[in-house]
Amino acid sequence: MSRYLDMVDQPAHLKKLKLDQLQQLAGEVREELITKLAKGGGHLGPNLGVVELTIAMHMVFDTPRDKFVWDVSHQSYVHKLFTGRKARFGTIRQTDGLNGFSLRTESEHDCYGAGHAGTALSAALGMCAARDQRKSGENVVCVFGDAALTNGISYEALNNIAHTTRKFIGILNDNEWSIAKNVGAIAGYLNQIITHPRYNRLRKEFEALLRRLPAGEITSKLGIKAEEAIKAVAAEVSLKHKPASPDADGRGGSGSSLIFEEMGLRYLGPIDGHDLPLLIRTLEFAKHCDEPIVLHVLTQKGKGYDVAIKHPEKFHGLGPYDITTGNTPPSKPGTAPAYQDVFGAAMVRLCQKDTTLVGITAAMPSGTGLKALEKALPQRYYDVGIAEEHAVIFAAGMATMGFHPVVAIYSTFLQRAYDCIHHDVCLQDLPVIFCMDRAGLSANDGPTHHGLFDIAYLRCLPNVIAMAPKHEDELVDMMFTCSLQKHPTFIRYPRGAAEGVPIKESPALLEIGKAEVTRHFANTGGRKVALFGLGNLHSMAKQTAETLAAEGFDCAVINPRFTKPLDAGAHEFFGNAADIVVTFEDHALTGGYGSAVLELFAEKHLTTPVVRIGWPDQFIEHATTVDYLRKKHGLTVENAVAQVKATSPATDAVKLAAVS
Ligand SMILES: Cc1ncc(C[n+]2csc(CCOP(=O)(O)OP(=O)(O)O)c2C)c(N)n1
Repeated sequence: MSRYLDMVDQPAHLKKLKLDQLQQLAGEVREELITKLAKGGGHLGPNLGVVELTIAMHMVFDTPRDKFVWDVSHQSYVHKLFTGRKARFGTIRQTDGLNGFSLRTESEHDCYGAGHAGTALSAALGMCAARDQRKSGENVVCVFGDAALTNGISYEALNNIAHTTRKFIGILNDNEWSIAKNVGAIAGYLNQIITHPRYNRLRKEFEALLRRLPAGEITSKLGIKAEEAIKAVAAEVSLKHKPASPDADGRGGSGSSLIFEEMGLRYLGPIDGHDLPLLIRTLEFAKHCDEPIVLHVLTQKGKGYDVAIKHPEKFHGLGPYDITTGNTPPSKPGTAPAYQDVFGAAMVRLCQKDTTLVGITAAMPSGTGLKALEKALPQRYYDVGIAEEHAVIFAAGMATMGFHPVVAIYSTFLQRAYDCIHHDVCLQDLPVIFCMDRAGLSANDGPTHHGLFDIAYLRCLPNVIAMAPKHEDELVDMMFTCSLQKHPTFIRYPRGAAEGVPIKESPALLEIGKAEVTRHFANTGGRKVALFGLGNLHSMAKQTAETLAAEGFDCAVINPRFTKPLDAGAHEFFGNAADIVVTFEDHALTGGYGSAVLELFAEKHLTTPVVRIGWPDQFIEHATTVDYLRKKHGLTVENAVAQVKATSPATDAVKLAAVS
């Protein structure tokens, strides 16, 4: 039997379908998501939750003229299916396939790219301001999750909407989950609204009214009713009851503390985000409203797929899975543990011995591995929500009181907290420990998630001690070493499996700024090559040395360990002793570790040629595997060998020129 989905490839096709057909389409879309993502993985749960919402949005609005701005945009798969990308949907997050997030270059229906949380409200408001400036009249619809309300930027935008425009449509997609269960006061507040008995009764009345009224009357009557509903319970549902003050001037006081209303936004809802006719009618109303609106819709993450409903955290985003069981393939026997798990286990061990250590995550307990600490020592664990800036300043505050807070964070998300690293941590020289996971590629996610810039953005800051372990045992040594420092410390390590080396019973204390020589020159008389392999690329440096040695080169391999302070002595020694130096880093070449080596050589007037292996000065695309991208961009043993061979040891000629 043919499916409605087979007939739908553009928003205009959707608009031809009747309500019952659209409802059938919703089921087909869910099936498409579940079957297609089973092969390559993706953000299944969030997308299953927004099927009806996305259909309703496309029924009421007209992209690309109207603009849909998705927060994070991991929930935009259904939108992709309806906007000319259905045939390529099976390629999502794969090499040369669709991106897993909104991408302006992928479709004219993607008006704004994202991958980091909390940006949608500001971007949408910017579009509204531009529209008002040019009087072009398009609708801007912003979809943001309940977890976006743990993020500071969202409030900066909410605070600014009513002052900026009269027409703004925000949709709060509330499923009570971030990746993990959502945290904090706002989550509790939204939950109060949803569960309040009186509100629920009024909500039912509100929904019944929507159903009864013909579309034309909705705009005039609904507003009044909605407001009544809100005001009636606002006194009971509030973040905090404030005593009414005589000079409240009609604002404030316990009767008007509903947060969106306080910000000058008309609040509608909460409504059932899976009730398609209700969604369509409410969005019609929103479309004709001449004041900024926040529509609160309640959705279920994983809707329509039992295992995803039962395990919302796992199905937020995952790799390939078995459709019947939802099981993901077990890792092959002998696979090394993931860095995040080594980190989590080490945190528990270190925290048990050192009471000054605590762990902080910004809504990433599983991804960072800090969940292990939550389980073992919950009182030493903090999930602050998607609030990276707050996480860093919160850590700075604890550090002023004698603690060693460990901020477990992805390299890419730490970028948001750059000023806090500078102004709060480094300037005050506070002993905050940053454990930066995903430093390197996040292949399927792509450029929003690759962690390729942290060496560059950290090494210019005074007081920073920054390092990268060559394997998991050294990661634990580094964590232990950091716990004994009186300065800001940063450890970068990549996504995925570590090297598979055993972890010592007791971690070693490393000397700050000291490199480790892992292979010495053999003095064979061959051309001398010193290979500095940073972090996870140390093994590539070793393999390159083996290949070069087999061809008659005399190779030394150094594990630099520290990108700041650099081991000036070791770099200078090998810079002098070698004919060619090679640096390896899983980081952008611009401003990275190899750049630091070049700066040092310039200072020391060392003219030894330096071959740098790392990521080129461009945003690296997404792909199925890290290996594919490394090959494409030259982070390989073969390229390193070829570059060494192509580099003439200019030292003699340069030295002669310098003498004459
Ligand atoms: C700045 C930043 N920090 C962390 C993340 C990781 N992250 C991706 S989605 C997500 C949760 C989003 O929850 P919500 O907005 O409520 O949407 P839902 O998935 O529940 O639909 C998080 C924490 C991110 N993308 N950006």
